[in-house]
Amino acid sequence: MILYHYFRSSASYRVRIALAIKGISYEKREIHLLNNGGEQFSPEYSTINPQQLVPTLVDGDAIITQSLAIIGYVEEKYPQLPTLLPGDFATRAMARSLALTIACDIHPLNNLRVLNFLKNEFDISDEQKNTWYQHWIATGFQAIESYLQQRKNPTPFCFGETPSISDVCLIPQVYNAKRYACDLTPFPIQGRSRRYNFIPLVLEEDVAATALSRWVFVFFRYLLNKRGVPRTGVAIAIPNKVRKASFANLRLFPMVEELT
Ligand SMILES: N[C@@H](CCC(=O)N[C@@H](CS)C(=O)NCC(=O)O)C(=O)O
Repeated sequence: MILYHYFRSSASYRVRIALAIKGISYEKREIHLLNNGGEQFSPEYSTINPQQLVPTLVDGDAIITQSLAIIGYVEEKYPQLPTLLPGDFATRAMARSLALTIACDIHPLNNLRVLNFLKNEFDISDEQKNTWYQHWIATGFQAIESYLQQRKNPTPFCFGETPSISDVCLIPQVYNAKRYACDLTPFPIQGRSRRYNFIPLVLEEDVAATALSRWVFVFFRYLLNKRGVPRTGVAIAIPNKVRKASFANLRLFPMVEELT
């Protein structure tokens, strides 16, 4: 499988997290959204993804665009691996609902091409651009916060003891919000604590060095312990399959723990 992605793209980030949780290996090809006038506009990539957006997953003859469709595809292709749709049918629907809130109603308003259009066509300042960005984050996060607070049994992850498609979408959106200096203090469930400090780790490129990854893992464990982050949750949250010593999965470790 080949994933066309960009390291800062939150839609790509969703897919990378999903693939890491499921423990699926794949080849990454970067489409740099800024270099060379935006590589998403190149004729080669436009053939693969006529929307000129990342991510795109290519698996044999299948060319799949749209992050949630990609995640649905890997979920259906590998149902035996850790699921991103845990729980009963109502819980799964709620997890999808939260994912769609982010993917359909928050993210598109703040996408690069929208921000560029506002800037180029309406000559808005950087300050106005940030105001726009922060407004849509706050509006969306407020709704998500209320939605999560209604849960009868609050769980470490949005809808259960393990990460679901909603966590997969929420993590990149919070990362983006932090990048744009959005105030997350009104949103304790999403923005609480130091947990998101570790999220950028999964943005890094793969390093196929198991021995090194073990040392990185041990080092993080040490840092987390020093900072008083409890070990609980990890064992609950990360299925054994994901805990194997691959670098990609270990990099997920702090992120997953921090969500608990
Ligand atoms: N709904 C799509 C959104 C994809 C999308 O908007 N990707 C952004 C990066 S996060 C992109 O490629 N932007 C390029 C641009 O705006 O020119 C999905 O979930 O995959």
